[in-house]
Amino acid sequence: MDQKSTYRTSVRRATVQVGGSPSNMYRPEYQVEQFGLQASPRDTSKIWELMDSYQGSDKVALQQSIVHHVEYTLARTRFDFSKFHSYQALSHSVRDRLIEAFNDTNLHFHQMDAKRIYYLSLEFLIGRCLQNALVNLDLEDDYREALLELGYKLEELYDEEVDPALGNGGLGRLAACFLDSLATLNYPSFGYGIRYTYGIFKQLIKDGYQVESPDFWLNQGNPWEIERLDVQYQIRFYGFVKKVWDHGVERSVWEGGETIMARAYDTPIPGYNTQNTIALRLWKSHPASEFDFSSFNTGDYFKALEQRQKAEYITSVLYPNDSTDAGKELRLKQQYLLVSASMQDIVRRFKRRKVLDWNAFPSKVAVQLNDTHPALAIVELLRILIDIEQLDNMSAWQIVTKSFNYTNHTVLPEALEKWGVPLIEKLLPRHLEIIYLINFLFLEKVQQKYPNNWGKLSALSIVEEEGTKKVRMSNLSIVGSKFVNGVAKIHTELLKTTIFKEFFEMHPNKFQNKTNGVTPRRWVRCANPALAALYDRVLGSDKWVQDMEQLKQLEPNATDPQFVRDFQMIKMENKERFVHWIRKTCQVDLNIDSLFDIQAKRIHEYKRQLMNILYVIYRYLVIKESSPEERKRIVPRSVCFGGKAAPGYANAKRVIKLINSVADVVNNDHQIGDLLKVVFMPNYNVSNAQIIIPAAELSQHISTAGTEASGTSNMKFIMNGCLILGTLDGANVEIDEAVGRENIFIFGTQVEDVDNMKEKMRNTDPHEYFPQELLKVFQEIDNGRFGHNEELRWIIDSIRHKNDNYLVGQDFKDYIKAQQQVDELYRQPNEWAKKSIYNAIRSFKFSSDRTIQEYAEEIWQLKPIKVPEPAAQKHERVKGITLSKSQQEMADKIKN
Ligand code: NBG
Repeated sequence: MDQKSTYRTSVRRATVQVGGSPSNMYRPEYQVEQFGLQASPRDTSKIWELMDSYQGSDKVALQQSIVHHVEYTLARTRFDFSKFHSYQALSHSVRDRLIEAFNDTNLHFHQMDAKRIYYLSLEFLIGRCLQNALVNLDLEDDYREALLELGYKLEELYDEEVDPALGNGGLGRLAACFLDSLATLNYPSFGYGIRYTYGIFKQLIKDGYQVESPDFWLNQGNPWEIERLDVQYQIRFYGFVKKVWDHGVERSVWEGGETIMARAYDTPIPGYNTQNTIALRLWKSHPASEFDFSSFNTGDYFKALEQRQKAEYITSVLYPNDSTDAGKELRLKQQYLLVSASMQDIVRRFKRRKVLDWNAFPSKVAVQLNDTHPALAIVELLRILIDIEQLDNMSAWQIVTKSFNYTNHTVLPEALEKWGVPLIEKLLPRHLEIIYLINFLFLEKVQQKYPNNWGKLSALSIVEEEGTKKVRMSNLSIVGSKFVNGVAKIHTELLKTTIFKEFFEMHPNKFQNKTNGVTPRRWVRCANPALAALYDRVLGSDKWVQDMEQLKQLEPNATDPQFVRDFQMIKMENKERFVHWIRKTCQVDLNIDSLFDIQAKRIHEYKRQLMNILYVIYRYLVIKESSPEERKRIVPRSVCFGGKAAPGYANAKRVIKLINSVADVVNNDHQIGDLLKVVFMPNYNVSNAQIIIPAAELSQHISTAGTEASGTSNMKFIMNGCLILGTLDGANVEIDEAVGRENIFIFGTQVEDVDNMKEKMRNTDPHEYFPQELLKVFQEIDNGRFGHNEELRWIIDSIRHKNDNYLVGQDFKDYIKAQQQVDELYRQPNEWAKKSIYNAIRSFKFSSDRTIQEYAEEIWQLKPIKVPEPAAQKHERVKGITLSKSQQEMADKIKN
């Protein structure tokens, strides 16, 4: 495990050895005058002197800091603290070190007048923080050693941390991977989101059904966040718009209604092997004042408190819908709270610059909209610029359209957000006016380009006129943005040719592709330390963690017997860890020698977990019918499913029930034994994904072509040396290109044929449309082989009456064939291992570092700015930075 001393290339040491004893490294020092404090008569040199060095990272310093927090933060006695207290004290100790880097980063960016990227997202699925922080700070081994002497194993303390689950699935996890890459690549950046009191529900399985239980993740406190009592903004809802005349100009004033406060909570996000540590700033709603004095004075004390509770309710719960639009008023409030607080914060930061020049705004601010959920930010910035900063409409519009960019994450119609005009009018009356203004300006351009073309006008309009008027958030996002991007090549092509066709024809240069990526820090270095150590050893350093292309050098190793054996051993260890976890969580014993076949993702009809479980039934029936001789040749499989269903999504919930019903029968069938096991892993989340993914040998990404925008777990699985069984959909298409067709199992209808196949499905007698193998499976379910449960039949009914919209029947035969190829290959362990290795070492394209670099260069025009490294000598430390000539030139160039 102790690879650091040999392979780490860390620049982050906080302690050096001077004359045989540890000495702390020095921090940079900045000019206070530049922070708007010049009026202060206070001499701050003493403070700079007192805080001139970083906290130590030698063993004694770490131990002292842990016991210090046991006593002074937790108020426990130093001789009596539990594992959980130990986790808490450790976290506070790590947090101290994070905060130093975090503060220096903020000072540095400010001093450099950096352009920043602001990533706005309703979801950040960051997962546990402790191990990630230790790895990125290069302190994991030091703390491990320090803790051992205190009687604790570091790895055991990792399990004490709750998993902050402030997201649904891929979209929120992508945002978290992006923050890690932004910090690691030294890009000045901020994540802005919501601090939900309740994250995504915890999934329990009772009698085979999903049961949702609230996730009150803050129950035991959260050592990773910093509450900013001084960073609060007023947020208004409802009310009315008053028009006033001011020096011959009509101005709008939004008044009345309700106001609440949004308060900032910062989580420092450290980069790997760099001082740069950025902020994830999450907003929580608070009452505007402690009491409503009018109710208080009339003696209605409880009414006053009720008001307080109402305000806090806004950020209390994450909507548990993945890729569907809930359309609820409270959700709109959440969205507006996020964008209003964030835009106020961004404007405040911009206004701290020495000269106020609004035209410079786009050269200092780039905002990325993670889907349309924060699209109102466009309107909110306009409101601030026009109504508060008193810019004219056109100047404000110019600034906005140069600052915003929008990422689309789905083409599914049910996910495209639309808000009813009456709701927006009631909740945000001034914003509705501004939306109409934008739409008017935009449609004038459309009219110029396509005179009297009503088809174009109605497709492009931000406001949908049919039925109850609605605001189309994607149209608003496109019109208000400089660039729009999809998240995988095939997805971007679909945007251009289907849902955003008219926009693409009008503004072809607005559209870009940015294929998603995942961070190798969490998904290889943290989740699979043994594989990471193998890479370190063979490559001679850990540089690959920051530069995944280094893995190219391992091409010859894929056929080196020793490397293959090492790889197989690592997979075996990861499988053992997984078996242990499955035994504990599911009470099922898996055969370690069986093929570990995993499908873990949100349950959705388009992702076709149904096809997978129907195939499992087919496989079960085949085994049942096999002779003892035939059985000997059957490859044993453990098929594991994981994923949550949205609480209101009946079909998805029924699929979970079907999986569990099949598991019940198969796992208890003594004739089957170890040849087949079926498991539903409850409560799939980031922390158990870190156990599941490294253990997988086959992973399934089998969505109907054209439905999965990208998928990102496919990337995590291949990075951990796993083969994919998948369709040519989302990022699978690029994975296929990267790893080579001989190293992936591809099947199914291709995107260009999907419409024809659906047509065929609707026009064919189901008995002809569905293959015999599948009809047999239907029959067994109908006959009650997996329980006499009406619901199980309803699931089949959802596809068997010419309503198989996701083409399960169409693709089933090809799927069986691909599954046979899987079995064939698994019979040759070395071949299997070699192909798995090719997947791992050819996965470098799917590092989120590559993705973020593309965003930075092609969308944000953003340059990295590195915070000075700790100095060993006092005179070496950086003092009062001023821009160098080249930095100044760069800053001028970026200005547009
Ligand atoms: C999801 C897509 C995934 C994609 C992630 C991240 C939404 C709306 N979309 O395919 O379904 O990987 O976004 O881009 O959650």
